Amino acid sequence: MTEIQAPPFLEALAGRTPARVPVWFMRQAGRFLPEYRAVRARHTFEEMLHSPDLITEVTLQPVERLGVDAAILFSDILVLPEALGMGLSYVDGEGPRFDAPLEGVGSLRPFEPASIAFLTRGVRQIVAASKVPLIGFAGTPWTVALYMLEGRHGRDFLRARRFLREKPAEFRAVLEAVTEATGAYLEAQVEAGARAVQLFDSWGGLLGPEEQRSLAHPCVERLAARLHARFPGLPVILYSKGTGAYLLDLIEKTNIDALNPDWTVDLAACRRDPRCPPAVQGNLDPSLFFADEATIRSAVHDLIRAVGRRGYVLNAGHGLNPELDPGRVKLAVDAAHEAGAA
Ligand code: 1CP
Repeated sequence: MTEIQAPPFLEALAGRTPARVPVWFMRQAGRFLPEYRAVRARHTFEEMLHSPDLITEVTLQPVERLGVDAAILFSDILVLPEALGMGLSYVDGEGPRFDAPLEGVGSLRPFEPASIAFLTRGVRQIVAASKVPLIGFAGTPWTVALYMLEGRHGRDFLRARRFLREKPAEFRAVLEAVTEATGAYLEAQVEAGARAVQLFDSWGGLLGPEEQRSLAHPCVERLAARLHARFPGLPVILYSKGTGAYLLDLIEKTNIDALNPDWTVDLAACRRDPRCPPAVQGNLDPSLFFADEATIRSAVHDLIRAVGRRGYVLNAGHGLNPELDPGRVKLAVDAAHEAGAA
């Protein structure tokens, strides 16, 4: 059999130039798709998160409709704290909520892969059915620990940040435990067939540069090192929000393979910086998809022209909005593919 080229998504993450610009979107498996809302009308979000068949169905929906080059596992960053013993529910119109905020590391149970058997089964089913590579994911330990200590979604996470100031040693112990568990959680996803992993540092911007460097980022480094040691060649993508001003200082000499900054970062300038990892992903403003078709198409083409096709995966700078018209998102996918083929 002749060797065929790796899928464009994996080619780009390896720092090479694929035959076309690969594209996927954060929150592509979500409420902007009518077929997602149809499933959601019959099931609670919690039911969907825990059913291998629904995980499979919803993960594959955007691949079918949009023609994206990668699937992202339908799950949530808070499935891990749940596996560590924290009762979790999702309140409509409000977001995630734990039964009680975490008081200390002592109340967490150790991570057991068996506790996420529904998820790894979902991963295996997706991989068996999918035409495109599957991305596994987790929150960064900092972002996940904030939710655990806050007890719910938050705007400023003041309860969690007070915890850091009032009980710094205990905070570090929580971060350690979450880092260890996240490593095992991602390993389970990759063992089941995920071909890349993304770490979501959605709340990295709540820390200043010094503490990012000394407290939060070392956890990301350790995770990437652990995954690379166990799975050589596995691409590790870091999504980072709100850290633009010091992002590249932070990741200088890191072992991250690809960086997806939020949309306030000039991705072309980021890529020219010698500290940038071999691949970049991003970073359209998610509100762009509310614009007219010509504007969307030219924004996609301009970004690809500015960043270049080598080691580049088109995405947004944050998740897709539930109110978006899927047709506009498909247009962006097609625009990226046209540009790549030119
Ligand atoms: O009502 C519904 O149907 C639930 C909405 C929803 C969805 C579709 C939530 C609740 N989570 C998800 C899925 C999800 N979450 C995915 C699936 C795959 C995909 O991207 O298509 C992923 C990768 C996540 C990751 C996630 N969950 C993050 C990191 C990315 C980000 O948005 O910054 C965060 C912070 C969460 C927590 C969370 N889960 C759900 C909500 C509404 C939130 C955010 C709450 C808050 O604002 O603090």
